[in-house]
Amino acid sequence: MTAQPRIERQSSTCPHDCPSVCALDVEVIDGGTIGRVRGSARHSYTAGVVCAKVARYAERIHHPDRLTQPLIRTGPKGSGRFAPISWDEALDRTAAAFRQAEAAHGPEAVWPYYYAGTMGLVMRDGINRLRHAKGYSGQHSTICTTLAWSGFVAGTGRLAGADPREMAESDCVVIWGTNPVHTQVNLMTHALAARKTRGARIVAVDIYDNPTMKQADLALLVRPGTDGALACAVMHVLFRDGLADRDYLARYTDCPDALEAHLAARDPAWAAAITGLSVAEIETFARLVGTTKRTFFRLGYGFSRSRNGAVNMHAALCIPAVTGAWRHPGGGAFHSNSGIYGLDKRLIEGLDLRRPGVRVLDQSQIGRVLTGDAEALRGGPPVTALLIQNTNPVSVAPEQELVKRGFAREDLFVCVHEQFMTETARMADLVLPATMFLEHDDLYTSGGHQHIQLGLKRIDPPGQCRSNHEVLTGLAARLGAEHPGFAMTPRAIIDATLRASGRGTLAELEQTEVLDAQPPFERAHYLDGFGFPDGRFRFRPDWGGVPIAHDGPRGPVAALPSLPDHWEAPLAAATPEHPFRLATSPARNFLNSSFTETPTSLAKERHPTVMIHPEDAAAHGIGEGAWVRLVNQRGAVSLRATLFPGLRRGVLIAESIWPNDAYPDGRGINTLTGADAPAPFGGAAFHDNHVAIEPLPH
Ligand SMILES: Nc1nc2c(c(=O)[nH]1)N[C@H]1C(S)=C(S)[C@@H](COP(=O)(O)OP(=O)(O)OC[C@H]3O[C@@H](n4cnc5c(=O)[nH]c(N)nc54)[C@H](O)[C@@H]3O)O[C@H]1N2
Ligand SMILES: Nc1nc2c(c(=O)[nH]1)N[C@H]1C(S)=C(S)[C@@H](COP(=O)(O)OP(=O)(O)OC[C@H]3O[C@@H](n4cnc5c(=O)[nH]c(N)nc54)[C@H](O)[C@@H]3O)O[C@H]1N2
Ligand code: SF4
Ligand SMILES: [Mo]
Repeated sequence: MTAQPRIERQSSTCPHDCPSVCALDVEVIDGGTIGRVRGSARHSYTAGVVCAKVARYAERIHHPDRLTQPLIRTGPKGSGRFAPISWDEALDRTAAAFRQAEAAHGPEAVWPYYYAGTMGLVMRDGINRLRHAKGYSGQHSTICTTLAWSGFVAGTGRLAGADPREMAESDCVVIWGTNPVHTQVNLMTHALAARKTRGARIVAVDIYDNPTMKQADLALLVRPGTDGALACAVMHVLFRDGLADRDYLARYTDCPDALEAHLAARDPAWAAAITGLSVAEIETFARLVGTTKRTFFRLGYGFSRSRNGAVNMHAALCIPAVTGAWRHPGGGAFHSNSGIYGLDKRLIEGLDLRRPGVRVLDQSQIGRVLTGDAEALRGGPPVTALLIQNTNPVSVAPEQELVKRGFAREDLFVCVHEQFMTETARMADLVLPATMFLEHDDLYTSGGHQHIQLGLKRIDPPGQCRSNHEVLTGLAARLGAEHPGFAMTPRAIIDATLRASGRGTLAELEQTEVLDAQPPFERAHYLDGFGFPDGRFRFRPDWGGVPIAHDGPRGPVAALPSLPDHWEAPLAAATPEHPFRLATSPARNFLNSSFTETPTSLAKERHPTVMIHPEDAAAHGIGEGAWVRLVNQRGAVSLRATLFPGLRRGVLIAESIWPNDAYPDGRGINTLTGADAPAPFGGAAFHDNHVAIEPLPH
């Protein structure tokens, strides 16, 4: 008789870059193998639900292709030829390369580069401690949130909103510019609960008929980058039809009269011509939100990924300030709660060592930085050494042709700490094997809800994998970088961070599993005032002074419209040569570049595809499944077409960031995307591209 396996259920937190930050119940089999992963039923936001890709996390954590030993390059850059070396030798060589870069050009020649492959605060942000201790170049993290956060905080003054669990108490949920069925499934749990228990109406605003749109009672299919026009026309109707809450406007907003006058000319007919919606659709939407006080505006990232994205986010946010929805439970707006936690991150990030005046480089412009663009280098020295954790820029960053050329530079030293041999790792001189979340201790906060959570080590890592923290302490010791954080364990850092932040202790959090940091109703709904000295919502933002982290105004700040509007000027222009607008929306079974290695995700996504309207396809002689080439001034990408009536003519959608080598000529979708910095503080306009589409003989 064979022994029954011992299965323990242990709590954890999903570490991936997703607003849902699910609380997990993980099956640990015989103390070393992961079984099923479920959403914690005890957690008020997760509510027992996780996405399919994390439910089958065993595929990723026990993947045969996991990196398990340090590797040194033995062939030409990018050849994929590596040989094992010891950890000591790998760290010695990395430290020596950093010292050499510093000796030649000063410490700014070293650029620690990271993002949110793990959202754990110790493992994600610890790299900044090494940066600050050594005076290495800074990173302005623009690839994801900058445009959205700028637009939201321009209105509210704070990055926080109504409790997302209140969606279940709403009579109308507006899901605007996010595709939660793909990107944050738990949002749907709460929106659908409102429909089931209260008959709430669900509105979705998007540029294609994605699975979220399919679930909506009212699906508004707008032309990309035109959300500002829709918002203006909605507010026009609200003022016109007596649906504005004038008492709220007088008490809580900066310039309602100027707004009303400004909107007089922005009626539904004006917006219909811009957005492609009908006048009737706009009137219906306006009447719905105007007569439903408990309307919850769930504003996503997707509609901010255009060059006018900050303006569009702000414009949509203005609607609940006109209806006064903020006054009501289940009403108001939510984008991200990243501003509510107030954690003291000095220990994690070594903020006390930050040196003023050190140059800060734009994360999205890594291609320009590595190819020596003087403006991108901010007039400073070249970057000759990179340390990369938690990100895969050779796949995900815009202007891929420049990124690849940069990584191919012979005089550039690259150390990549990774879980898999990603395209970025393949370009490295040294590859270090990284732990996964169930193999190390970390602390998490959530953008999409309001909890502080733990994810503790549950199993041993395979082979010689080390955590980000271990790599950083190993390098710090070799580089003479000093800070108390380098001498502490992750658990000690978590405990000290919680204590310094007035958020209890590690021991307490281990008991409770989660800490609900939701501000009281009055504050979350800004009934005690918005985050500006006069407490008033800004219809007329001070765009240059929006209080978010940035390295100075970028793009044409002076040209930003002073009141909500359709801002056409900065959008990628359609030209006779490049007539199609291309958006690169996330796929359901990948998460950015992650899960492109798991068999089930690959099987479900099949191959790189671009969706095209059947009439456009016919006009270009393109049939279902045909090979096509997308071309613009940055390059060309070959992939297969699929005919899809659920988008506007002239719009193309290529879902997901497939690895470049999933395309026949090795050029992935970010070949076509741009890294110019949109106003006010930069960002990445991943959904704002113009291209030509050409049939390919295959
Ligand atoms: N499965 C899966 N989940 C993910 C990710 C993933 O890649 N895959 N990525 C994660 C990350 S890092 C993030 S930041 C979040 C992002 O998640 P979201 O906030 O959902 O943002 P996006 O996925 O960029 O885009 C959402 C939707 O916006 C639409 N959109 C694009 N342009 C416009 C526009 O001009 N107007 C309107 N109204 N809609 C527009 C897109 O078509 C898409 O359907 O998701 C996270 N979750
Ligand atoms: N065309 C297009 N491009 C996009 C987008 C889009 O919508 N369209 N979305 C953009 C957005 S919103 C984002 S946020 C970026 C994200 O792009 P990336 O930052 O590249 O995204 P991820 O796939 O989340 O994570 C990258 C890597 O982190 C590694 N990793 C995970 N945990 C750890 C760890 O603990 N230690 C170490 N050392 N490594 C770890 C994973 O193995 C993975 O390879 O992509 C952007 N690029
Ligand atoms: S929905 Fe997001 S947070 Fe939840 S398990 Fe999936 S990737 Fe993780
Ligand atoms: Mo993101």
